[in-house]
Amino acid sequence: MASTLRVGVLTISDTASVDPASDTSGPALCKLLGTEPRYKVEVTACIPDDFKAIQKTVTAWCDDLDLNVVLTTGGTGFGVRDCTPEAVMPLLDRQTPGITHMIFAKSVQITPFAALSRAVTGIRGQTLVLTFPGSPKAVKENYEIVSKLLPHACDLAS
Ligand code: MTE
Ligand code: CU1
Repeated sequence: MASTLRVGVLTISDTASVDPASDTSGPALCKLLGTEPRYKVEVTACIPDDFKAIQKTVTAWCDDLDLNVVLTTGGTGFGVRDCTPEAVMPLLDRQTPGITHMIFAKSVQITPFAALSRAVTGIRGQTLVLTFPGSPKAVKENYEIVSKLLPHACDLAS
């Protein structure tokens, strides 16, 4: 069990990929992660809602960077460009439906609009991958839903 948990924060947004300074969800996630002393954010990036770019980045982060968790934000909705779930799903060795269900169950109690996220979660190699929605509000809510179990989940997976 590694004491330090290595995290990657990936913002998936056409807008933020052009102007990373406009990304508020990635920084919000990093700030939340800062409240757990075991987390170390090793890498962050803003990429467009592009299937191949998402697969390339998530694969590299999981396979080459020895990360415990990759948290993505954005691209989970019904927009024509939203393809995060389709890109991430085939990369997962094992799905983690309990985490996905928990996020949905708690999120729809906060807002029915949570049903408009198609988020997926799972494990690639020894890396947990969670796809959060794009807004800072949703990111905060999603993170708080899983924050208690995430370190233990990382320990189990690695
Ligand atoms: N989940 C939570 N917990 N809180 C929210 O405010 N917003 C929803 C949903 N999930 C939301 C949420 C909305 S309005 C949308 S459109 C979808 O996430 C998809 O967001 P995305 O396309 O930015 O990924
Ligand atoms: Cu929405």
